[in-house]
Amino acid sequence: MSVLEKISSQDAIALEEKYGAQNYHPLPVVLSRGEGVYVWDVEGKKYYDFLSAYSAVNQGHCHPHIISALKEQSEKLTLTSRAFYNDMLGKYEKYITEYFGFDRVLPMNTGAEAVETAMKLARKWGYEKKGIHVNQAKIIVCQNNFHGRTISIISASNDPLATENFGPFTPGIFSIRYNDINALSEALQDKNVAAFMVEPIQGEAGVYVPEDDYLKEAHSLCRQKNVLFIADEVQTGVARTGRLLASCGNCSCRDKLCSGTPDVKPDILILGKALSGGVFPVSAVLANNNIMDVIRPGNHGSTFGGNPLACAVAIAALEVVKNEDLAENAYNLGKLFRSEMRKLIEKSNLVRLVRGKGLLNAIVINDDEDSSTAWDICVALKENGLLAKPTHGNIIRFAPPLVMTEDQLLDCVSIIFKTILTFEKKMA
Ligand code: IF1
Repeated sequence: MSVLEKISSQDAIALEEKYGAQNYHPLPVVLSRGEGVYVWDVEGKKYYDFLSAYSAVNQGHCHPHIISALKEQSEKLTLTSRAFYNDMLGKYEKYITEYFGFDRVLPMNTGAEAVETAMKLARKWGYEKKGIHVNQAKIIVCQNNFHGRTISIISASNDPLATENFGPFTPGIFSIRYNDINALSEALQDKNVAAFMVEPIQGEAGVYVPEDDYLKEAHSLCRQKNVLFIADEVQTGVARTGRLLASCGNCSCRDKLCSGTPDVKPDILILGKALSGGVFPVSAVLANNNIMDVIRPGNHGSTFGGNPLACAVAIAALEVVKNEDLAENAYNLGKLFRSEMRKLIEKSNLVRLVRGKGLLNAIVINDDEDSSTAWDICVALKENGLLAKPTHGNIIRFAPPLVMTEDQLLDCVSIIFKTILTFEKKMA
């Protein structure tokens, strides 16, 4: 069979089961096309994508502006390595640093690579600028975090699925309760702490939104203790939560491209996923000169980091966010979605609560964490033309592309209503 031949869902699944590492448990749907908020399976059935590849496809599937940048650059120059300069990297570095308001960017590829980069940067800053004794630097993270899957990152994870039998782990990383300022204050008494790394909203944990002042107070505590505040915005960044950056906190500005009021501006910003609109692996670590200047030639890098193709795609992806006002749309549609979900909660005993910001939301299903109810609801949603997936046990994450219109959102709301109320009747 030629690899380009059409394949049935059943055969595609069978191939993955036979030849692939079984590191995922996907919903039983085989996708072959995406456009905007829609995806199609191999049999031609159309779905709303309510996961957006975990917030990588904020700009919608195969956005024409991004695809055309990809095509144009792919026929010119895709990769030079950093052994030489190229004509795209400097332009991209200027564009993204001005876009988010930082002096410098270190370009990488995946989110985990950018998180590892931020941890290395923070440690080196700790030794060379804060005066921490070598190999004594500590990084504070939060329980139930998700920052990626590398050994150092999972060294800070308390998820047994992510850590079991992957030891020994990297020392110097400690976790505290999320959304607990006293816990952070206590941890920062230790003079060896170089950085506090936090997700502005804990996505994988189940879309946990901290108290309104948490990020601002955490940032101020870090300032007082000369500790770097690292915002992991791989999932929450690039307009997903109704602002360009979620770490913008709750400032009153509705500046569409507000990249954070001074009091909550991260010392190190980590971006990924939607930085490329889901078209290509692009991630970035942004910081000002006083931090980034500890990095000298030979300290860090990657073969593909900052490649011309990634630069062209990322510029186009960020242009879409600005030109199509995606943060504003996420803000408005998010409010509408949560108000509609609250009406569903009124009608259904199956949905306990809805939480989120912008178009990063989740509903909590009124059943045990280890029940299959959330999964079964997602299978039923799939049958009704909407794709979503539980995060942990009884929590279903809803994160459509930010290009969704109000009519499309309301259509999705009616699918969710219909599916859950029908599901509940069958359970009775
Ligand atoms: C999987 C989760 C989401 C992230 C944050 C760094 C990374 C991620 C806040 C690493 C990646 C992805 C990874 C993907 C599923 C998805 C995920 F369920 F795993 F936790 F979104 F919530 N920081 N999240 O969310 O970026 O290396 O993947 O590019 O591993 O299953 P990456």
